[in-house]
Amino acid sequence: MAEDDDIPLTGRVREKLIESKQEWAREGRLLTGTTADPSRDRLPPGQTLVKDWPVLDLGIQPDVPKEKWRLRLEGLVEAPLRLTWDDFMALPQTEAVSDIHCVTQWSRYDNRWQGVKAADLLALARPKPAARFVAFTSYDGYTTNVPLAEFARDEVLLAHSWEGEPLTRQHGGPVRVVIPRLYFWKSPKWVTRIELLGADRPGFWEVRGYHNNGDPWLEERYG
Ligand SMILES: Nc1nc2c(c(=O)[nH]1)N[C@H]1C(S)=C(S)[C@@H](COP(=O)(O)O)O[C@H]1N2
Ligand SMILES: [Mo]
Repeated sequence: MAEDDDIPLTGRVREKLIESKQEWAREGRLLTGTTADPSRDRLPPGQTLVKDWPVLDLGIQPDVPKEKWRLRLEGLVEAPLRLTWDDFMALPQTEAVSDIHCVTQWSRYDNRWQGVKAADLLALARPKPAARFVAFTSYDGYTTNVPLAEFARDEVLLAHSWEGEPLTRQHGGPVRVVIPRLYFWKSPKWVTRIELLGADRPGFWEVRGYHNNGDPWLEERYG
């Protein structure tokens, strides 16, 4: 995308961190071998509660000014969307509280997000019947994937704020995806492109030993 050439990329890719997370996957670290029922057990197996909010990413934290930010929803849709910041903020706004579950073992309860519901965006773009998967691309080059049915769930948000304040750059501002029912690596920060596909397209961690689906209550950490 030529128009992204002038988005400043600060930081550098943390190769050692990526290598050690791949090793975790190879060794099956943190696996308890149990499952839980999300309707009864709020904390998924093997997770530890934290009160602060850790920052995790590949090391590059793009500085995306709102004027240059674009969000595209395209692929197998009737009406592709290409939204500016003003377009995005003019859409119906939703507030939702959800828990975070990171595959590196921490969970954080009661995060209050503000943003646009994925379901509202999908209603505007109108997925074609053949659309079954979603592939996300972010300004740092990160990718991840989920089934369309997971993205369409009522609690999924494209969040621009957290606890009433604009999302910080470290946590994925201007806009990140929040998919509470899956491990947090499935919630891309600095998202810019959402593609609806007929065939699945595994993302950055999914091709490096992490599970394609990523349900925390089924301990789908690696796969
Ligand atoms: N664009 C982008 N999104 C990303 C990542 C990333 O490296 N780049 N890391 C993922 C991982 S592994 C986690 S655990 C969460 C961390 O989000 P946080 O830094 O806000 O806690 O972001 C996810 N989304
Ligand atoms: Mo993560």
